[in-house]
Amino acid sequence: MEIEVLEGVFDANEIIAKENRTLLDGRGAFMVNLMASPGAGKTSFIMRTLEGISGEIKPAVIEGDIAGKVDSERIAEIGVAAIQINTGGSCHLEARQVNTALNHLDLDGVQLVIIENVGNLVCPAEFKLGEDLKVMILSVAEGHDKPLKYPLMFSESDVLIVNKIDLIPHTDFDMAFLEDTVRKMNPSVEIFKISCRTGVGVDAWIDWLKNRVKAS
Ligand SMILES: Nc1nc2c(ncn2[C@@H]2O[C@H](COP(=O)(O)OP(=O)(O)O)[C@@H](O)[C@H]2O)c(=O)[nH]1
Ligand SMILES: [Mg+2]
Repeated sequence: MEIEVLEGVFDANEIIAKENRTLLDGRGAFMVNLMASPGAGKTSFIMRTLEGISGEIKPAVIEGDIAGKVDSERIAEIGVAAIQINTGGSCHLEARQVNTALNHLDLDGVQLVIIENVGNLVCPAEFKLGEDLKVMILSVAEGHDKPLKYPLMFSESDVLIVNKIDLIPHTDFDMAFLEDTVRKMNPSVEIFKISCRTGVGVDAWIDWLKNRVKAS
Protein backbone atom coordinates (compact mmCIF):
# COMPACT_ATOMS: atom_id res chain seq x y z
CA MET A 1 0.00 0.00 0.00
CA GLU A 2 2.78 2.35 0.97
CA ILE A 3 4.53 1.71 -2.34
CA GLU A 4 1.43 2.79 -4.26
CA VAL A 5 1.26 6.04 -2.29
CA LEU A 6 4.92 6.76 -3.01
CA GLU A 7 4.47 6.04 -6.71
CA GLY A 8 1.57 8.51 -6.73
CA VAL A 9 3.81 11.18 -5.21
CA PHE A 10 6.52 10.62 -7.82
CA ASP A 11 4.00 10.60 -10.71
CA ALA A 12 2.40 13.86 -9.55
CA ASN A 13 5.85 15.42 -9.18
CA GLU A 14 6.85 14.32 -12.66
CA ILE A 15 3.79 15.94 -14.25
CA ILE A 16 4.71 19.31 -12.72
CA ALA A 17 8.39 18.81 -13.62
CA LYS A 18 7.25 18.51 -17.26
CA GLU A 19 5.23 21.73 -16.88
CA ASN A 20 8.38 23.47 -15.61
CA ARG A 21 10.25 22.13 -18.64
CA THR A 22 7.60 23.49 -21.00
CA LEU A 23 7.63 26.88 -19.26
CA LEU A 24 11.44 27.12 -19.62
CA ASP A 25 11.49 25.83 -23.20
CA GLY A 26 8.99 28.56 -24.11
CA ARG A 27 11.49 31.13 -22.83
CA GLY A 28 14.61 29.41 -24.16
CA ALA A 29 16.01 29.07 -20.62
CA PHE A 30 18.29 26.30 -19.35
CA MET A 31 17.93 24.95 -15.79
CA VAL A 32 20.52 23.36 -13.51
CA ASN A 33 19.55 21.36 -10.41
CA LEU A 34 22.50 21.58 -8.00
CA MET A 35 22.63 18.95 -5.27
CA ALA A 36 25.08 18.15 -2.44
CA SER A 37 25.44 17.66 1.30
CA PRO A 38 25.15 20.67 3.61
CA GLY A 39 28.43 22.58 3.50
CA ALA A 40 29.85 20.92 0.34
CA GLY A 41 30.04 24.37 -1.26
CA LYS A 42 26.81 24.76 -3.26
CA THR A 43 26.41 28.48 -2.63
CA SER A 44 30.14 29.14 -3.10
CA PHE A 45 29.96 27.22 -6.40
CA ILE A 46 26.95 29.25 -7.54
CA MET A 47 28.80 32.48 -6.71
CA ARG A 48 31.83 31.32 -8.73
CA THR A 49 29.56 30.29 -11.62
CA LEU A 50 27.72 33.62 -11.62
CA GLU A 51 31.06 35.42 -11.69
CA GLY A 52 32.24 33.25 -14.61
CA ILE A 53 29.18 33.81 -16.81
CA SER A 54 28.75 37.48 -15.91
CA GLY A 55 28.06 39.69 -18.93
CA GLU A 56 27.47 36.69 -21.21
CA ILE A 57 24.56 34.67 -19.80
CA LYS A 58 21.70 36.17 -17.80
CA PRO A 59 21.02 34.07 -14.68
CA ALA A 60 18.39 33.67 -11.97
CA VAL A 61 18.75 31.55 -8.83
CA ILE A 62 16.26 29.51 -6.80
CA GLU A 63 17.50 28.74 -3.29
CA GLY A 64 16.08 25.75 -1.41
CA ASP A 65 16.65 25.43 2.33
CA ILE A 66 14.75 23.97 5.25
CA ALA A 67 14.75 27.41 6.88
CA GLY A 68 16.23 30.89 6.51
CA LYS A 69 17.16 33.09 3.58
CA VAL A 70 20.91 33.51 4.08
CA ASP A 71 21.80 32.03 0.69
CA SER A 72 19.29 33.96 -1.43
CA GLU A 73 20.48 37.17 0.29
CA ARG A 74 24.10 36.32 -0.66
CA ILE A 75 23.03 35.96 -4.31
CA ALA A 76 20.80 39.05 -4.34
CA GLU A 77 23.68 41.13 -2.91
CA ILE A 78 25.59 40.72 -6.19
CA GLY A 79 22.57 41.89 -8.19
CA VAL A 80 21.29 38.53 -9.46
CA ALA A 81 17.56 37.73 -9.24
CA ALA A 82 17.13 35.17 -6.45
CA ILE A 83 14.17 33.63 -4.69
CA GLN A 84 14.18 31.54 -1.51
CA ILE A 85 12.04 28.46 -0.94
CA ASN A 86 11.79 27.19 2.64
CA THR A 87 10.70 23.56 2.74
CA GLY A 88 9.90 23.72 6.47
CA GLY A 89 11.60 20.41 7.24
CA SER A 90 11.48 18.52 3.97
CA CYS A 91 14.91 17.27 2.79
CA HIS A 92 14.46 18.06 -0.93
CA LEU A 93 12.74 20.41 -3.37
CA GLU A 94 9.72 19.27 -5.35
CA ALA A 95 8.67 20.37 -8.82
CA ARG A 96 5.63 22.31 -7.54
CA GLN A 97 7.84 24.49 -5.32
CA VAL A 98 10.11 25.22 -8.28
CA ASN A 99 7.01 25.99 -10.36
CA THR A 100 5.90 28.59 -7.80
CA ALA A 101 9.41 30.08 -7.74
CA LEU A 102 9.59 30.25 -11.55
CA ASN A 103 6.26 32.07 -11.61
CA HIS A 104 7.49 34.61 -9.05
CA LEU A 105 10.85 35.30 -10.70
CA ASP A 106 11.22 37.91 -13.42
CA LEU A 107 12.41 35.54 -16.17
CA ASP A 108 12.59 38.22 -18.84
CA GLY A 109 15.78 37.51 -20.82
CA VAL A 110 16.94 34.88 -18.31
CA GLN A 111 18.98 32.14 -20.05
CA LEU A 112 20.06 30.10 -17.04
CA VAL A 113 18.16 29.18 -13.87
CA ILE A 114 20.29 27.60 -11.14
CA ILE A 115 18.51 25.75 -8.34
CA GLU A 116 20.38 25.17 -5.09
CA ASN A 117 18.61 22.10 -3.74
CA VAL A 118 18.31 21.36 -0.01
CA GLY A 119 21.57 20.04 1.48
CA ASN A 120 21.21 16.25 1.36
CA LEU A 121 22.86 13.42 -0.58
CA VAL A 122 19.76 11.22 -0.75
CA CYS A 123 16.29 12.73 -1.28
CA PRO A 124 16.98 15.45 -3.89
CA ALA A 125 18.09 12.78 -6.41
CA GLU A 126 14.61 11.22 -6.30
CA PHE A 127 12.64 14.28 -7.41
CA LYS A 128 12.79 15.67 -10.94
CA LEU A 129 12.34 19.42 -11.10
CA GLY A 130 12.24 19.91 -14.87
CA GLU A 131 15.99 20.58 -15.06
CA ASP A 132 18.23 20.20 -18.13
CA LEU A 133 21.19 19.20 -16.02
CA LYS A 134 21.69 17.52 -12.67
CA VAL A 135 24.93 18.70 -11.10
CA MET A 136 26.21 17.33 -7.81
CA ILE A 137 29.08 18.44 -5.62
CA LEU A 138 31.22 16.21 -3.43
CA SER A 139 33.72 18.05 -1.26
CA VAL A 140 36.92 16.21 -0.43
CA ALA A 141 36.37 16.36 3.34
CA GLU A 142 33.30 14.11 2.88
CA GLY A 143 35.47 11.21 1.71
CA HIS A 144 36.03 9.26 -1.52
CA ASP A 145 33.74 6.39 -0.43
CA LYS A 146 30.48 8.35 -0.71
CA PRO A 147 29.43 6.94 -4.14
CA LEU A 148 29.31 3.51 -2.51
CA LYS A 149 26.98 4.77 0.21
CA TYR A 150 24.79 7.15 -1.80
CA PRO A 151 24.76 5.56 -5.28
CA LEU A 152 21.57 7.15 -6.64
CA MET A 153 22.81 10.72 -6.68
CA PHE A 154 26.16 9.73 -8.21
CA SER A 155 24.51 7.62 -10.91
CA GLU A 156 21.76 10.20 -11.70
CA SER A 157 23.98 13.25 -12.00
CA ASP A 158 25.21 14.51 -15.38
CA VAL A 159 28.06 16.39 -13.74
CA LEU A 160 30.14 15.70 -10.64
CA ILE A 161 31.99 18.64 -9.14
CA VAL A 162 34.73 17.59 -6.74
CA ASN A 163 35.12 20.71 -4.60
CA LYS A 164 37.62 21.88 -1.96
CA ILE A 165 40.59 20.26 -3.70
CA ASP A 166 42.73 22.81 -1.84
CA LEU A 167 42.10 20.63 1.25
CA ILE A 168 43.40 17.37 -0.30
CA PRO A 169 46.83 17.61 1.41
CA HIS A 170 45.04 17.61 4.77
CA THR A 171 42.94 14.49 4.07
CA ASP A 172 43.35 10.89 2.88
CA PHE A 173 41.11 11.63 -0.12
CA ASP A 174 41.80 9.20 -3.01
CA MET A 175 40.81 10.95 -6.27
CA ALA A 176 41.58 7.92 -8.48
CA PHE A 177 39.33 5.71 -6.34
CA LEU A 178 36.53 8.27 -6.50
CA GLU A 179 36.73 8.69 -10.27
CA ASP A 180 36.95 4.97 -10.89
CA THR A 181 33.97 4.21 -8.64
CA VAL A 182 31.78 6.94 -10.13
CA ARG A 183 32.61 6.09 -13.76
CA LYS A 184 31.65 2.46 -13.18
CA MET A 185 28.21 3.60 -11.97
CA ASN A 186 27.84 6.42 -14.45
CA PRO A 187 30.09 6.15 -17.54
CA SER A 188 28.90 9.39 -19.15
CA VAL A 189 29.40 11.63 -16.09
CA GLU A 190 31.45 14.82 -16.56
CA ILE A 191 33.87 15.38 -13.68
CA PHE A 192 35.37 18.74 -12.75
CA LYS A 193 37.88 19.09 -9.89
CA ILE A 194 37.77 22.54 -8.40
CA SER A 195 38.33 24.77 -5.43
CA CYS A 196 35.79 27.49 -4.87
CA ARG A 197 38.25 28.92 -2.33
CA THR A 198 41.21 29.39 -4.73
CA GLY A 199 39.33 29.31 -8.05
CA VAL A 200 41.43 26.40 -9.39
CA GLY A 201 39.54 24.37 -12.01
CA VAL A 202 36.56 26.72 -12.17
CA ASP A 203 37.32 27.94 -15.73
CA ALA A 204 36.97 24.45 -17.26
CA TRP A 205 33.50 24.13 -15.70
CA ILE A 206 32.47 27.62 -16.84
CA ASP A 207 33.57 26.95 -20.45
CA TRP A 208 31.70 23.63 -20.49
CA LEU A 209 28.54 25.21 -19.00
CA LYS A 210 28.58 28.13 -21.44
CA ASN A 211 28.73 25.68 -24.36
CA ARG A 212 25.83 23.67 -22.96
CA VAL A 213 23.66 26.73 -22.36
CA LYS A 214 24.43 28.20 -25.79
CA ALA A 215 23.79 24.87 -27.54
CA SER A 216 20.34 24.47 -25.94
N1 LIG B 1 38.69 25.23 1.85
C1 LIG B 1 37.61 25.39 1.09
N2 LIG B 1 36.45 25.81 1.64
C2 LIG B 1 35.38 25.95 0.84
C3 LIG B 1 35.43 25.71 -0.55
N3 LIG B 1 34.19 25.93 -1.07
C4 LIG B 1 33.41 26.30 -0.05
N4 LIG B 1 34.12 26.34 1.12
C5 LIG B 1 33.64 26.69 2.46
O1 LIG B 1 32.73 25.69 2.89
C6 LIG B 1 31.71 26.27 3.71
C7 LIG B 1 30.33 25.91 3.15
O2 LIG B 1 30.18 26.53 1.88
P1 LIG B 1 28.76 26.85 1.25
O3 LIG B 1 29.01 27.35 -0.11
O4 LIG B 1 27.94 27.70 2.17
O5 LIG B 1 28.13 25.38 1.20
P2 LIG B 1 26.61 24.87 0.99
O6 LIG B 1 26.06 24.63 2.36
O7 LIG B 1 26.75 23.59 0.23
O8 LIG B 1 25.89 25.92 0.21
C8 LIG B 1 31.97 27.76 3.73
O9 LIG B 1 32.68 28.06 4.91
C9 LIG B 1 32.83 27.98 2.49
O10 LIG B 1 33.69 29.10 2.61
C10 LIG B 1 36.67 25.29 -1.12
O11 LIG B 1 36.82 25.03 -2.32
N5 LIG B 1 37.72 25.13 -0.24
MG1 LIG C 1 24.10 26.98 0.55
